[in-house]
Amino acid sequence: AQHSYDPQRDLSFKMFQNNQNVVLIYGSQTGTAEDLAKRFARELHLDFNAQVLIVDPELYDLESLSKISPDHIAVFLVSTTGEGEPTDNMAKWYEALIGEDIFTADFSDLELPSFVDPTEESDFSGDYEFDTELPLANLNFSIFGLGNSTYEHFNLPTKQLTKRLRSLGAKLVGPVGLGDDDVNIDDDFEKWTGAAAPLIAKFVSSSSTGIDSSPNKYEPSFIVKELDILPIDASIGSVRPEILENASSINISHVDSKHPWYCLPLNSKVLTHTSSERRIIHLELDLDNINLPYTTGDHVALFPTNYETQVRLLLNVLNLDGSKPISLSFSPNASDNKPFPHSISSYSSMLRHYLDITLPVPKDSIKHVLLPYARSEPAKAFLKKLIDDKDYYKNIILTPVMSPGELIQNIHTIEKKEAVSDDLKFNFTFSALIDLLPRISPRYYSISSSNLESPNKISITAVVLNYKTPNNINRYGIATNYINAIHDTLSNPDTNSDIIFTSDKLSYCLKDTRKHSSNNFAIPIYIRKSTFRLPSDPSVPIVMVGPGTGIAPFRGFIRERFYQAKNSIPVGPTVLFFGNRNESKDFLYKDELLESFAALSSSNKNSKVITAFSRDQKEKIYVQDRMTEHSALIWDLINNQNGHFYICGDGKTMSKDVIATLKRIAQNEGKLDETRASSWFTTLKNTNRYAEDVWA
Ligand code: FAD
Ligand code: 2AM
Repeated sequence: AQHSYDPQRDLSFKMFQNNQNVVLIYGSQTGTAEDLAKRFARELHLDFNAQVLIVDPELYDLESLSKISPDHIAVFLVSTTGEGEPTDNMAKWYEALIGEDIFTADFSDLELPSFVDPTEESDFSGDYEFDTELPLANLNFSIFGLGNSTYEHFNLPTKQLTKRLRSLGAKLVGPVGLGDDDVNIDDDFEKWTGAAAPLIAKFVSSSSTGIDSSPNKYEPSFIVKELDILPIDASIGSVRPEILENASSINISHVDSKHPWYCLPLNSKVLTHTSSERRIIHLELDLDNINLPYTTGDHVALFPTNYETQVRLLLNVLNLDGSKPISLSFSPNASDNKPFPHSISSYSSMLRHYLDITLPVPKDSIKHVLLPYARSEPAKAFLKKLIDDKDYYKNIILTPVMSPGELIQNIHTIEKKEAVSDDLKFNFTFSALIDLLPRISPRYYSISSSNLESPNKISITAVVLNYKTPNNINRYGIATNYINAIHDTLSNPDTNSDIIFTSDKLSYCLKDTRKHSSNNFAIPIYIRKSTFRLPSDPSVPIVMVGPGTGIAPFRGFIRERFYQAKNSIPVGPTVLFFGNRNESKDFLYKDELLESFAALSSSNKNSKVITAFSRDQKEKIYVQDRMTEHSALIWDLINNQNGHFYICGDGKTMSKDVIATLKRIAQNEGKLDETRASSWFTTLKNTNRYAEDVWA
């Protein structure tokens, strides 16, 4: 290591100081792994009496792993992002351990026994060559990965980390958990903790730190204080005063998932017809005052605001005055070690902007945080049944996608029905609520503008999510309904929306009244680099397949090529396959696409937009059907002219069907057998001429 020793960055020192025997290290991008870490720490502490340190690897030195006591244990909770990449907060450790060549490691020998009990004389490091760079012979570790099997590199960081740590001499305790978000990551996590927690506990129980045999009791991590007036700096975290004071001189490298930029919405429009079943919104955001660089094809992450119905419900069931100014501080035995990143001013602002108040409460949180507050028998029985009876939990919580506020309301209703006396009534606190709920997570959107054409503004193309549960309850996607409310408010500032914009966020944008005096709200975002890129040479042919909101990045690609063509730069053949339900209602960006393609095709007859409207006729017609009709063109552009092929949108079925069609085109047009068509496709990928931007 090149840097000097800093005890604050030494996790073994921290463990020693705090008398802890387990360290939980999380690689988290949008907060899920961070939340699992918080929950697992609680379980290890309350059910197994372990003393747990939670660690964000960005704040610690990797080298300190080698100094963890041999009778202690490190638990990794590792999310996958992008195309099988580690999260930003894990990136430094990962690069040092694995190197840059992350996709080439071979996992054929990662045949792990499903249960490893290190207290029984087993040495699983024997098969691997020992690497003395970072001696980890003393390290014991457990690992759970968060991934999605829709993606090609499923849980790659977890597999690579496991392999690498073992090659450095570390010993694996318990099964390697490969959580799959495509199915149900909470179920996978529960299975894994069920197996891993007792092994971890057994392992550290012999440690010199010792384990207190008296059972631990749940205590909230935060102390909430009500104040009479709002303090000037109500923050407990990294408020960024420099943003307020001097926007133009901000070091832009500071804008990341932990430090979002508050940008102003410029304008928006609905892309679908009013009679369409789906509402798709185009929203433009201003980067003018920060000069935040982005590249066409990047993603923007947006932190949404919760809708008021759920905010009010929680205030109601907790009997709180939302406008009351509050301050937060850590309690001495906090299991959560992370402050909320911006200034907190009131109960309402916390519920609107910082906590996820809609995700169903997982079973372990019911057990560890809600149950301790149940004093009446009916409440205890209800919560215990949710914890113990899988089907009951599914029917009551999961199927109706019950929010935390509704769950607490349910407890109250049960107690009312059973005439529970006031002194025994369920009396939940706001500090416990902070522990119960995850932080609100940012949502990603494929940027639908071109940085060449509009370097100072980005656009989003989002479909508003509304659905009915099987028992007929309406549910709303948080971020897309936030976007919807932004649109409604921009079009009519007097709109009565279920989302309140006046908030802490307001203070950031009030300083920037240059052009936006009518808009009094700002949207926290950051930009995440992607690998979804146009060819560096604009004359290279491209074929894009993007049904529905899959059009988003291609709108950026097309605007870029249109802009280049207008500026007399030679642009190669540009083909877009776009699909949606009905031509008259759902032809997104119709006018501008037709305009762009009129220009592009005047210099290149192969440039065209080819549409597939699935519901305009009896039989479904999808983009892949149109691809088949245009097989010769696709083969010519991609194979003969070395073009690039892109897919964006639904990763569950569409992208797989499109890939299968592309391979069939290779078989038919290139006269390749199935095996050779597959290796043709692999070559396309390996030469960076195939890229996908898909989401589950
Ligand atoms: P949430 O509040 O997060 O709700 C979504 C959740 O609701 C789902 O996870 C599911 O658990 C649940 N749910 C949904 N439907 C049902 C149902 N029928 N029954 C039961 N439960 C259900 N979206 C776009 O619109 N445009 C884009 O360009 C875009 N780009 C993306 C790029 C990337 C890299 C990724 C990862 C995602 C992208 N998305 C895009 C998706 C986007 O990030 C959000 O997931 C989406 O907009 C929904 O967010 P939300 O907050 O409105 O919904
Ligand atoms: P459908 O909803 O009528 O079935 C955007 O959602 C468009 O993608 C819609 O026209 C939708 O059609 C279509 N679509 C659904 N499943 C698809 C698949 N597997 N492949 C391609 N397009 C699909």
